Amino acid sequence: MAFELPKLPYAYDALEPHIDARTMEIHHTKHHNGYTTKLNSAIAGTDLENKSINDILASLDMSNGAVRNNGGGFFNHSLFWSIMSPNAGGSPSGELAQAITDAFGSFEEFKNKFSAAAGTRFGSGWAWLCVHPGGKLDICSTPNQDNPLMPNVGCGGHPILGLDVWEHAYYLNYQNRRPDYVNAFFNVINWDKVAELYLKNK
Ligand code: MN3
Repeated sequence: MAFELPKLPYAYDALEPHIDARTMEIHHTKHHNGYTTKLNSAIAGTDLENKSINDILASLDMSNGAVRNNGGGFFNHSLFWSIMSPNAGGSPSGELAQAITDAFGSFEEFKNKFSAAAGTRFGSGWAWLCVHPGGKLDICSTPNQDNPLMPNVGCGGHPILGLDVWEHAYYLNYQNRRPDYVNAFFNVINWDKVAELYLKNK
């Protein structure tokens, strides 16, 4: 069964002023749509065709560039849209908040470390907050459309928060000012959704 481009759970302009409508529309209808279409082409007629995206990525042959780039792109953006929301931001509560404090010392320290991972990723890629079995959290980043579900990317666990730092994610509004975009992202993080993913994957 072919993968489908997920609908955004909010309007393209819902995340303004932090992420502008034009960027959101192009990102979803062009970039994410492109990864989805190319993923479907890459798996058509292969034994990957009936697997879940998580299974495809977890057992990925990393030399298969078409599935690596487009399967990663499909998964990464689907997660990205889901962990943002208008009228969001703030900080997590409950068990996730405790896990963040346990892993990083405080929410502020988490924010600094995550921002550093996003800011120092050279070129295109993603910053991640991942949960390992048992509930331990860590932060890492991957190049291009790689993600922590893939084998041997130097970044493990299950991603529960991801930030796209490709220029296509911010250039129209922020030009080269990636740190401003990273800072703005914290105003639209849907911590309820991240907490849900934490509990589901810990
Ligand atoms: Mn992107």
